[in-house]
Amino acid sequence: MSFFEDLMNNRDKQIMALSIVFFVLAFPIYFGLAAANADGGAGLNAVNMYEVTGEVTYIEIAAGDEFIADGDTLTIDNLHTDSIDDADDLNIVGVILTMSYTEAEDTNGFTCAAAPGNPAEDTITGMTMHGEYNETASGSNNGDSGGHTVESYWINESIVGEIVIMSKAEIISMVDADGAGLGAYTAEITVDANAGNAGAGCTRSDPGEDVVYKVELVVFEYDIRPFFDLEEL
Ligand SMILES: [Ca+2]
Ligand SMILES: [Ca+2]
Repeated sequence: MSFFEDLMNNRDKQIMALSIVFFVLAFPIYFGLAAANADGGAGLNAVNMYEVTGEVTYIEIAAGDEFIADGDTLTIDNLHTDSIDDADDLNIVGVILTMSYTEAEDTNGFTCAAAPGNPAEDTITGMTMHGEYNETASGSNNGDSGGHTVESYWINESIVGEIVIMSKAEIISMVDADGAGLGAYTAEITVDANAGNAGAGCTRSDPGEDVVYKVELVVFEYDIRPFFDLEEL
């Protein structure tokens, strides 16, 4: 008697056969689903609705407080990711130069105590350089105090925090620096000072400005999750 003929009238064998069918079908389905879930519900190249989130952290690579004379440039160099532990494992996506400054002008004359006049704005220009990625931005002290930042990114940061319809591979190509953040960094700060005016008997001069600065690398640990609109479920 063949297995199949036997099966027709043998209850134990029927149960065994059903069990075999169950496991043969269930295991690949189970593991297939588990793998798909681990991959965000689809393969790397499948287009889906994804939410691009993640955690941003900053690594300070330089900081200081320098008086920069009018027309002079402070160069902050010898900055390199070699000084950071396991930099290769970090997704370094940008660099930020943060500057803050007040206003100091000198007054000279016998009427200054009574009528010191007003200061004139200085222009403080910051620049970051990393490989082919240069960025520059200026700010002014508005006659009193101020600050500004220079932000340079080599990823497409516009999709961070957004819900997009793309493949995972496309998103990764946009938010993963793929080593572009490794290497040397330089920052420059230039001060262009202007002296304000005062009344007769008082002159103002502006020798430069004191700038407090820091240079930070931006590390982005991205998280790409399938997006489900709960209202549509
Ligand atoms: Ca000034
Ligand atoms: Ca000044």
